[in-house]
Amino acid sequence: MKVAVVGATGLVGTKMLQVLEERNFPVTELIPVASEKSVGKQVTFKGKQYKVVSVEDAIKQKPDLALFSAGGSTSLAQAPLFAEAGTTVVDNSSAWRMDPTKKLVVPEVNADVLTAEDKIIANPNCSTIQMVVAIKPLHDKYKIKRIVVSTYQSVTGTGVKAVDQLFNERKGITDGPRAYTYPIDLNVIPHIDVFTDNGYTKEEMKMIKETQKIMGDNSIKVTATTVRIPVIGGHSESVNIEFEKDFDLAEVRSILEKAPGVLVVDDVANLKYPMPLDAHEKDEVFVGRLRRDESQPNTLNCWIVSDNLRKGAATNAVQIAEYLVAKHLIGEPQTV
Ligand code: 11C
Repeated sequence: MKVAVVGATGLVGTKMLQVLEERNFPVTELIPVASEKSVGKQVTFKGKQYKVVSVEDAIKQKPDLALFSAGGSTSLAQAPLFAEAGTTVVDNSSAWRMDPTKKLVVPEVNADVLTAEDKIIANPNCSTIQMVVAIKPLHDKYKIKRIVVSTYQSVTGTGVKAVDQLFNERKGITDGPRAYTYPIDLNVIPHIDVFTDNGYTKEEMKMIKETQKIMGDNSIKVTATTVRIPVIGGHSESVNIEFEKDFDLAEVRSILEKAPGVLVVDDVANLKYPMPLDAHEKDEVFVGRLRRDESQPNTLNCWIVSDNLRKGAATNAVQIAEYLVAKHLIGEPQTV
């Protein structure tokens, strides 16, 4: 399969190359793509060096698959050009997610919505992905009424500049380039993405709208507060879930233990709970601190952690591509 990675030199693009290699995705030809300023740079894939090319050059090569992580406006402009050339695009930006003609996919939850006609497929926001992987099997059993989520998000979600800001500040360098208005080291910033008219941030609205779309259920009420913390390695979430039906805590644990993509880490007697330090470079969604909300019926509290660059971005995109390959929804039409 001829595979283009658009935004190949960014944090997520680099991770996409790593995940494609690790999972031995059937790449016969790799086309790393980036903006003009990175054209000609080299990236390494399976021990070989590849020269970064422009979008125009990549489209001419008619790849079967393009994994996009190049920002919303690039994606809006360029994903359709690839699609017109017959390429299936899996796009990690927010550009297409709420377009009713585009599928928004987390394979463990709703891969079955995909068809061969889907030429631009949206990869959800990282904080949404890890939450839906954990809540879907519980929704199937107890039906979710309402979710209250607060996030504790890694600076890697912002990009290289934010990681540099954090490490510069830790070294006492405070006049370097800044990704955030405020210092992030020794701080907590209750603001991710831009503010919208209702006082919520776009990141918060993504958690609401994307969750409903992926779960295929607009009756699920979600409210969110998204927060940046001085951490790399993964996003953490405190999630309060009110169900229609009552649940048994042991059964909740057993459902989650069997859920695809989930790893339960919940042994408080031995101080075991999910943390970004442990989730870093892993593909699972880690769930712990499972407990009943004693303030109201049918309500569960839990703590969900995952590596936002992997399951929250690159791994989820590659898993979508793997599903397309497995179901023959991509590449040359199959002859019977
Ligand atoms: C963050 N969740 O941590 C964001 C990054 O819509 O794909 C991903 C933004 C998006 O800042």
